[in-house]
Amino acid sequence: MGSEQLLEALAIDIAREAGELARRRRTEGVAIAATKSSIADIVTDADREVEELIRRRLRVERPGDGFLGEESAAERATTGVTWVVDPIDGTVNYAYGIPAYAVSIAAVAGEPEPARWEALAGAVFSPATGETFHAARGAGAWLDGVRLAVNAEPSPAGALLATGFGYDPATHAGDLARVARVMPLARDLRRIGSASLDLAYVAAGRLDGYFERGLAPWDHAAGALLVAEAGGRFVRVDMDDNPVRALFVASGPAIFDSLFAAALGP
Ligand code: LIP
Repeated sequence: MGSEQLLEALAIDIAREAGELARRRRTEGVAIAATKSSIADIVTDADREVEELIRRRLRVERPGDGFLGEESAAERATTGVTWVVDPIDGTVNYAYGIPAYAVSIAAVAGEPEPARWEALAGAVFSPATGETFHAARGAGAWLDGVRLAVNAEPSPAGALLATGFGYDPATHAGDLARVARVMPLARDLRRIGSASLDLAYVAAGRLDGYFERGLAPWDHAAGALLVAEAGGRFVRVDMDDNPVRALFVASGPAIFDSLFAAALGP
């Protein structure tokens, strides 16, 4: 087993353990711990507890590796490998009891910045369905042992696409204008509420494509590798009007250029 596949096996094991904790806490009742960038951007006690479990496991199994997580302070690597972690991706779904949330764990090499890192391995675990999407660089993307491939061609009815909206209401008009530009390509649109699941579903051919602005590194680190290893394209573009809200587009090769052009706009 190569080093990337060892990282993949560890990501899978930790994501499943962390996901089981998240699922248990969900059944026990969810407490909102605080709000972050806006009143809509919530963090639950479980987000923090699950991230602490992941961090604890990594400290023991991979001392010296760096950490970049949604809910706690970053730590620089001395080994060249950094773990990029979203303990509960889809926190609003989780809080409302919508069973569409995931634990997303990726290992990257180099500077822990999306534009500069090299993704080595990743796992996206969906506690509600028990599904584990996973990939290692150069070794393909898998769902519980079944190899994944993006959709080669969308149906003649159009592409089944997904998107998302940020927590800042001031960005919604622009996001809705983007949806209006993209809809002529679509048979329908999904708003699943978890970028890591959106990307895993593109890799699995459950969606033809996905686009969104303003994702954080931990929202897409593992999902982007899944899409690439399943034969798809994933692009992150800095946007002039708001540098912190980059545009992310992912799909199979057949629709990528038209989806990207429509999402980017004039
Ligand atoms: C969520 C993303 C989703 C996006 C939400 C939020 P969180 O991440 O997965 O795609 O639309 O605004 O950013 O906050 O649940 O980790």
